[in-house]
Amino acid sequence: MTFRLYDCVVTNMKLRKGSHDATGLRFGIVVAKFNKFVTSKLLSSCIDGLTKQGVKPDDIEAVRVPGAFEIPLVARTMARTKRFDAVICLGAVIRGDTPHFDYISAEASRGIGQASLDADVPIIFGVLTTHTIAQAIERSDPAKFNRGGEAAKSAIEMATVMRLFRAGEEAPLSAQVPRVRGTKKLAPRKRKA
Ligand code: INI
Repeated sequence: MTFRLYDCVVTNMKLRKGSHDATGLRFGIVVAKFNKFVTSKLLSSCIDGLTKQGVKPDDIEAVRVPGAFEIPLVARTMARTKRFDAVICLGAVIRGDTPHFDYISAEASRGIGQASLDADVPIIFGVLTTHTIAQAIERSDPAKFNRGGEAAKSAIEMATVMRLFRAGEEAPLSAQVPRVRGTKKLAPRKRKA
């Protein structure tokens, strides 16, 4: 049986070698202003991550929204324009003394997932949800967890996988997989007497 392993062919191999070329891909970014001391770092390391892989600054559009709760609608709207190969969502929801955290983080994650399926475009969840400010600072630090850079990598990987997969959708699979010539039909095995 012939099958294609998209993950291996398109992404992991090339990214591991550091030669993955994202030139020509276009990305939208939605970034929350709430907890700006964290989200501004996520934004700068995300843009660094994209441009280091060959994305032109002109191919990146970023939109600021008040908080994580507002991210899904704008992400979905950007994705539905079909101007972007992927949209990246950046935010920081930090636990406080009230249940507010639970409502905001649940809605942001649910909404971002739903937006991606609705728009049929990869939308990356780069929203930190942390118990403390220290955890959020660590995760946004490019020298530590670098979640902004990670979001950029995920976006490139998903954009590339979807491009290849969609290009493949245009032709029937039978036309893409080379036939092995000269294979003979095997005769049914003879039972030993
Ligand atoms: N928004 C965040 O992005 N992070 C938070 O930690 C946060 N907290 O804790 O309140 C937060 N609240 C604002 C929210 O996202 C909306 O902007 C607001 O409720 C208006 O709809």
